[in-house]
Amino acid sequence: MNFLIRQALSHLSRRAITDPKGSYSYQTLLNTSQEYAQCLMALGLKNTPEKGMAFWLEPDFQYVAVQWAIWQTRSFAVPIAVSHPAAEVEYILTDSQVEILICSSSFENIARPLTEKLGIKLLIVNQLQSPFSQKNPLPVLHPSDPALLIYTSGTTNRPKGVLTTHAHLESQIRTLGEAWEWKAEDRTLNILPLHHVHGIVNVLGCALFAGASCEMLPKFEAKTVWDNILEERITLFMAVPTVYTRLIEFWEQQSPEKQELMSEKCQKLRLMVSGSAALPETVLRRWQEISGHILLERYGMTETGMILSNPLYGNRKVGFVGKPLPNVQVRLVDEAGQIIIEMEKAGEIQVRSPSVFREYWRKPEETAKSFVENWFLTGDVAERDADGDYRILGRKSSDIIKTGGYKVSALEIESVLLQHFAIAECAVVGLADEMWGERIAVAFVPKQEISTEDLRNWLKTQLAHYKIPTIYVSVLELPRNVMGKVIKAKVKELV
Ligand code: MCA
Ligand code: AMP
Repeated sequence: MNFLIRQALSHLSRRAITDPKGSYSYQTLLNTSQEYAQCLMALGLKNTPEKGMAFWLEPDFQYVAVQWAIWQTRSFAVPIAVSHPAAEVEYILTDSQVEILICSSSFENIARPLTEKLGIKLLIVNQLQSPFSQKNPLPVLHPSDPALLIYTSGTTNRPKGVLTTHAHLESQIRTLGEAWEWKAEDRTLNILPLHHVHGIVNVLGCALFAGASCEMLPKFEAKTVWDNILEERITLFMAVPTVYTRLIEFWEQQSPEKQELMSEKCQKLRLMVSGSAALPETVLRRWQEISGHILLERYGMTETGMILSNPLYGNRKVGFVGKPLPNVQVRLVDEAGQIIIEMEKAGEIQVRSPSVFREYWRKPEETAKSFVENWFLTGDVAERDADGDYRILGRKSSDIIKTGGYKVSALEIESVLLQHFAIAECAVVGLADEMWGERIAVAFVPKQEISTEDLRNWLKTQLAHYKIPTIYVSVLELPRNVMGKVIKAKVKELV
């Protein structure tokens, strides 16, 4: 049995999920997911743990019920972002080799022709009813069975599927449960996209494992988050730095009386966490003035779950991401492959823990390249101070951009842009930005005249919205070195 489902049995009458349509107990979640699983089994699926099912649903109760249903058929779940255009969905469906896509009726228009083209079975969630009244026993699940396939961008031009097992997920969730003391009385709010680890594991997974409740919002809106805080509906909150910047902006637009009330209520939360991207000191300080909270900053990756965290109690050092979480081993390694023992010397973060993923799906070479023995190479560079606290200094590759908490590959955007008839050459870079952490910019050499608007509109049909550059500069040629390689630092100056 999946660990979340096993845990839910001890919280049956507690509230698990609230969404815009209502509230649902753990019992309802179990019943619904089992009914969906029966229906999926009735389709005559072969129970092989090495097959996935994709699901494309709004972030609500149905999302969780379908995720649990997929697990109960002993398949792994492949979440698709609500914001993805058809081209991104097609890539994921093809690469993951799923045979089934479950979607809500709002995505049927796009999903129907796509699944017909790819020969994939399409199921609409509100039609998931088993044709048989008799219930069949559901397959037995093993901790080493794959659980989730999450697509994330990296140093290759298309996103890679990161495959984690139930045992990895349980380890990731137990680690955070212990470090941040998740309890059944906790109430949290999910405003993050549910195709990435931050929302799926840190918010939803941790809440459900603890028997706590999770309110799910259709999308992030500063006002709704503040309303939840004002109504004392939540005890802890997790988000990316851009979300805190937006919450600060909203607070600043209110009357002094309202601001005072908002601040007073915010102070009542027991924990507020920031992660997925570097938290600027200005945001941390302003949030502290507004809310009384020193945000707990932590660091992690899709491949590993959370790695480093500031403490729940005690000193949270500004600019640092704290120490290794329980059961996580971390080392810093220099360019020559030597393990760094000195303090304040920069090296790559390498990680070993029971939470580390199994493989990049169908990419054995990529998987092998990302490990040295059983240490995972994060590609992030950090240093350690005398107390053993880590400070993230940057990334080894300048082609990885973090924008609004999303990891985006410059190479992926470049390869898509080069498919456009008006683009001869291009170079994509991330520029430091107060709101987004980094903003995506492109310098391009046109083959023929094209307006930024036309280019942007075309890109929107190819890529998720958070991968679309917001700055476009047309140039006669790209800056290159003697080897002909584009000099990205010069491109940054150009744009
Ligand atoms: C949106 N806009 C942008 C960007 N995104 N502009 C520049 N750069 C961007 N990245 C623009 C839109 O074009 C639009 O402009 C306007 O902003 C509002 O867009 P919208 O999509 O509505 O924005 P939003 O919904 O407010 O999104 C902000 C957000 C979102 C909530 C911060 O980016 C988000 O959910 N980020 C979290 C991603 C996440 O969960 N990452 C975790 C990955 P216009 O109106 O002019 O069209 S997992 C991970 O990293 C590891 C494991 C970890 O450590 O957690
Ligand atoms: P993802 O592939 O989306 O899981 O993103 C993981 C990457 O996010 C890491 O490799 C880091 O570069 C970055 N990251 C996550 N948390 C932090 C943090 N607190 N500070 C700086 N970078 C972070």
